[in-house]
Formats: sequence, C-alpha cells, structure tokens
Amino acid sequence: MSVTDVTDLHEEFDGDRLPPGQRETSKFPVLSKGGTPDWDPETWEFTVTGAVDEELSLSWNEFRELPTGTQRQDFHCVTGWSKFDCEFTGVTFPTLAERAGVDDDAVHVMFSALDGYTTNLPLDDCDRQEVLFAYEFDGEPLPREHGGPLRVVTPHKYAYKGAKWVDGVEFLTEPERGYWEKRGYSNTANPWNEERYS
Ligand SMILES: Nc1nc2c(c(=O)[nH]1)N[C@H]1C(S)=C(S)[C@@H](COP(=O)(O)O)O[C@H]1N2
Ligand SMILES: [Mo]
Repeated sequence: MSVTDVTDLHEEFDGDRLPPGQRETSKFPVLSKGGTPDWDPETWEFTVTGAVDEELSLSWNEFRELPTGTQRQDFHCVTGWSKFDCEFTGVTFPTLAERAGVDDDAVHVMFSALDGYTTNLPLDDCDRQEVLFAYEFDGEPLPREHGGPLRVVTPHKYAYKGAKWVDGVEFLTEPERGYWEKRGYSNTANPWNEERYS
C-alpha cells in the first residue's frame, strides 16, 4: 500500500523537523485527561453537525466505507516529546467535510469525544490533507489508549488538537474553545512557534 510522507510539513512553518523545546522519543506515551472510555461498535455513532448542508450520522461500518489513505507523520506533544514517522491510516478531514458539504459561513470546528474531551480549530487549519480521522497506527488497529477506534491527528499542531475517541465534528460560525483551550493551553498550538500556553 502506498504511504504519503508528510514529515516535511515543518518546512511550511519555517522550522526544523524537531520543533523548538521538543525532544525526540521512540516511545509513544499515553496522555489522557481521564481513563480510556468504553466503546461499543454496535451503538457507536459518528456525527457531523452544525453549519453543513447535510448533517451526517455514521455507524462504525459506514465510517469504514469512506475512502482512506496512509500517511507518515510526526507527532508533537505539548509536554515536550515528539515521535517521528508514525504511520496513520484513516479518512482525511477534507473527505469528510466534502461529504457533509460545509456552509459558506462556517469558520471554525469543534471535535468531541467519548470521554467528554473537546478541542477546537479554525476551519482553515482543519481543511488539510494531513488532518486525519485515523483508525490504524503502524498497520494495526489504533490501540484503545491512543484513541481507538478513531482519533484525529494534527501533525501541524501540538497533539492536544487531535481528539482521541472522536465521535463528533461540529462546524461553527463563531470560534469556541475546547477542553484544554479553556484551561490554559494555547488556542493556536503551532509547535514551531512554541505556542504552548495562552
Ligand atoms: N478524547 C481525548 N483526546 C485527547 C486527549 C484526551 O484526554 N481525551 N488528550 C490530548 C492530549 S493532551 C494529547 S498530548 C494527545 C495524546 O495522545 P496519545 O495519548 O496517543 O499520546 O491526545 C489528545 N487527545
Ligand atoms: Mo498533551
């Protein structure tokens, strides 16, 4: 299977591959605000709501029928570690946005997750090929503690912008703040600019 390598993304931000103040690790630490929530594939429902032409509600099987791709990405955690060359397989944000048909007045996006987590991004920062709804990591089903069955990855932002256990995407006409963005982490989260705190 072909893999799209996006590990040169840092060039767009005029930065080194390892962002300032980060150290590289080969481990994949787990960072969750609480425990790993239960997931029932029979009742799980993925919703796309808000400023869209057609609100979507997809079962796990329906979600898995969306077109997918595999990307090699770097992962930057705001607590100071970066993991290079993660292979994530999933559905790109633009693919999903196109399915729903985004309204002209949508400017912002809120992701929500099974554990009650939320995180927000401007629409421009989401509508990129590298923003993936990922369900495989290195060719295996995404481990539950890393957000399985489905998580968002945002290699151009610190990783708290990627909701693990994601089950909702809401298109907004005004910016709003998510869980960590309300609690002192940066709303913008650009690793090459060290936007860690607000
Ligand atoms: N649903 C959910 N998503 C989440 C979190 C969380 O607590 N709940 N933590 C965030 C934070 S702070 C980070 S750094 C990454 C960590 O991902 P990992 O545990 O796979 O390393 O997930 C982000 N997504
Ligand atoms: Mo984090």
